[in-house]
Amino acid sequence: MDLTRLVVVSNRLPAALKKDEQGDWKVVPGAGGLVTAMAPVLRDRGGTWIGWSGTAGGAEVMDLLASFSKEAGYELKPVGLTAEEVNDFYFGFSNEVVWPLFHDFQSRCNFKPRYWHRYVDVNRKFAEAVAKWSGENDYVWIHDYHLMHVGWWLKEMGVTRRTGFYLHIPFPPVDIFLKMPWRTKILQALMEYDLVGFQTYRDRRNFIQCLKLFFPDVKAKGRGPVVRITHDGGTFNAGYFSIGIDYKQFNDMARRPSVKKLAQTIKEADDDRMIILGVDRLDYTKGVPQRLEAVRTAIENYPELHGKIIFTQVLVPSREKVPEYVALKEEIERLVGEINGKFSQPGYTPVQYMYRSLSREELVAYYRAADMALVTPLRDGMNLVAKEYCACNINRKGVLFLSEFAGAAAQLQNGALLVNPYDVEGVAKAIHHAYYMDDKDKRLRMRKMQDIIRKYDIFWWLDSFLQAGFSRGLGDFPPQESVDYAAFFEMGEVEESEDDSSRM
Ligand code: GDG
Repeated sequence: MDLTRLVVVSNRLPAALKKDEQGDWKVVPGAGGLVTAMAPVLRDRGGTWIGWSGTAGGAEVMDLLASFSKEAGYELKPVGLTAEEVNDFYFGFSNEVVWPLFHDFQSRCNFKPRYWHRYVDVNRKFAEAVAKWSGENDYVWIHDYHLMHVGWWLKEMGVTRRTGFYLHIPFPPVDIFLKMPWRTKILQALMEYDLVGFQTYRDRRNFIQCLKLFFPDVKAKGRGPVVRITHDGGTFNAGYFSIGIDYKQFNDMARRPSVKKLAQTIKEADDDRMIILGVDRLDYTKGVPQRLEAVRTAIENYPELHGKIIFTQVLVPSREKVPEYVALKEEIERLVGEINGKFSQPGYTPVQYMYRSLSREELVAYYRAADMALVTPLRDGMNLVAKEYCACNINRKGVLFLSEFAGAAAQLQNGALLVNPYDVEGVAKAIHHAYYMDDKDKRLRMRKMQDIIRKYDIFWWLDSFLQAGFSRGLGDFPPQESVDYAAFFEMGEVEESEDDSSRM
């Protein structure tokens, strides 16, 4: 089959519709890594991006997107959602059920049946949009946990397409996934895709273990990052493709004179102190309160660090109307106040806190200026902040503390200082250790991480997924770094039945 066009489907379109001061709609293009990587492929192959426009739809929206599409070189097709749909499908099932459960926070789940029914209905809406805006020879690539059922609906509607699905967040272990009331339906839906992609080996392993529990006839075969799964007379592929960043873009930006100057200004204010940086969306998975506790413990347990380290936390507003997130923000602000109240001295405030989104240049300047980065999520699919920090570390004297529970840990384990984010004394000890680490050791570690991040960048990720999806083969796509997972988790042998020797 000659696959000519690519159709990308994600919850949100890569451009937001916003009202300007006069109350007129305007289109603001997205600037994230995914859009940067996808845009040239969509332009060259010809393609379409389908997603929620942030509105209920309408002719005005269609016109605006049509003129934007002309400029972008590919088409944007909106799916309109009503306020009820946004509430139950997006805030409800996606963010109160799948997000917490897949990040191992089962006690935070709100398993309302209404949420589930609306999720399935809205996924049908997306599938109808795919049927309408794509042709038989197109490759349809569906993204993330909001849209796990789209492939299933396409089959139900008799729409034949070659499909791939990529999960940006973790896939939970069996014991946790079991709690999902609609567990078999979700697994069945995922098995309707021709290729299901995960961030890491561990996520793919969890997925396969869940399949085997509910469908005993499932068999997984293959030796590489992609394995072939057979079930009920049919086959599909499951693989892991760790998402990367546009390394060159970050590295080039960090070298800009304007960024260098800004980084110097940030550093000058605390010239004789080490700056430790944290950058996160406001979310309970990111472990910000635990991180603040670790900073407090570091100053308490190692008094020589008092006055010598500054912790800067950038917190990007997110889901601000949800009470749980409001409470989290309050907790973080209370901790910042407590630590500063206890340890501040004239000319020294140990924690700097920013609750806003920085411009890309500012963010890169902070990355460049920071002597250390504390990236300590309690669970994370990958974590791009860790990779961006390394890409911007021009002098290679930076230290990355990375949570064992971030997907990025498997790739960066040889350069980062891996920490358990729940172990605040352990993180404090690591900070103390890094404070005295010599430059040679720092350079060696940073170089290892930069080499991996440069090689396995966002373009590699895109190529790998599409080649695996287009070819339906198991091995004919760019190779991945091989990482020994068993050693990483100190588990001895990894228990699994698919035969896989190249693990990440
Ligand atoms: C999901 C998964 C997976 C942050 N602060 C500012 C800012 N950012 C940008 C960073 C980075 C992005 O936001 C955050 O990406 P993460 O990967 O860290 O986290 P999630 O948003 O949770 O993403 C995650 C990812 O999908 C991709 O598959 O890695 O595991 O949860 O790019 O640069 N950008 C700007 N100002 C800020 O203040 N401009």
